[in-house]
Amino acid sequence: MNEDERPTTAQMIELYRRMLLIRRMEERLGEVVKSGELPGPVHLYIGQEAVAVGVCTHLTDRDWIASTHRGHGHFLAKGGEPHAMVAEIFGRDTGICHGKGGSMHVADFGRGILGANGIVGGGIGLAVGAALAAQLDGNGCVSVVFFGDGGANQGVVAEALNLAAIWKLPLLLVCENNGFSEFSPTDTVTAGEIAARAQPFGIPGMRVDGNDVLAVRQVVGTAVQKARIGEGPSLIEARTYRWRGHVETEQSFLSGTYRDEKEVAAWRLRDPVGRLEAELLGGLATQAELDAVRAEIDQAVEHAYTQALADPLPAEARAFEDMFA
Ligand SMILES: Cc1ncc(C[n+]2csc(CCOP(=O)(O)OP(=O)(O)O)c2C)c(N)n1
Repeated sequence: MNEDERPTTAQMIELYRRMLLIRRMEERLGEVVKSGELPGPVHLYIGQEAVAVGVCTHLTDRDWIASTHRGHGHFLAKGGEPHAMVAEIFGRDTGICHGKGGSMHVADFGRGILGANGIVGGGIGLAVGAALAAQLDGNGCVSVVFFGDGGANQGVVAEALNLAAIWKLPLLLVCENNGFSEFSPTDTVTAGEIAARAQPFGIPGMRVDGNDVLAVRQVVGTAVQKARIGEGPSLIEARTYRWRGHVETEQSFLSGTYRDEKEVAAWRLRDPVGRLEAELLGGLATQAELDAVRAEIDQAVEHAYTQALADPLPAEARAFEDMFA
């Protein structure tokens, strides 16, 4: 398939379905968090859905992704099971890691998901390793790491770019520049253009509108194709915006605000889900068809939360399983 081609309507509806699943799952999580039922922090992905979905649409279960503390969207975009994710977030025995990992460690090796990661930049080295393994196996698989604009300032990024360039690894570094690193605006902590950091290593570095799933899909399609045939790594900087706080409940400990509500409102107008919806309604799909997708997603989300919250906590003996010593 030539990925430069415009996707078919069926493919666009699939992108829409996947973005909407992430959106609804995260909105619901935000509501449940307010009820105080969840011990520990969660970082919601709302507003950034087009990045995870535009990237993962090119990947199979045999390709790898490594993710961040804001990792639910990546997990779902790669085909992670919604109920198993919610159960994990709530520490249930039925969670994808039997409740031992929680929100920042949702992982499913069977689907090529190396996991979310509480360490900023922590997924980068893992993805380089997975790319090296794919190259040694000669299986045509690729490895993708998602990281934030804050993560871009970790030293491991330079090490990864260097190794990936010199060994021509099948690696994609996808930086989601969402405008903030915790409560610091990007331009107060990050110098220059992130995509340009690829250039000294001889790697292609591209910027893309991270709120336009079709644009992300197109840029990533070319990069993935190149990686699969041994033409080496790429760095992609997707410009996007997080709608929610850095962490849910941040208002309980922040004094004042660190961003302008007008800025949030302006980015909401560039809603990645709404943009694709408008595109589809411009003659490709009917309102009734999109309503049917919404109803299907709402049902899946309801099922995931209702079941997960009723599931049991792990038995004590679980603590001694999956140990290496
Ligand atoms: C190594 C390390 N340093 C600091 C932190 C604390 N921390 C958690 S998230 C975060 C900001 C990350 O910003 P960014 O990479 O842009 O991701 P975003 O939260 O915007 O998705 C920081 C500094 C951490 N978890 N790990």
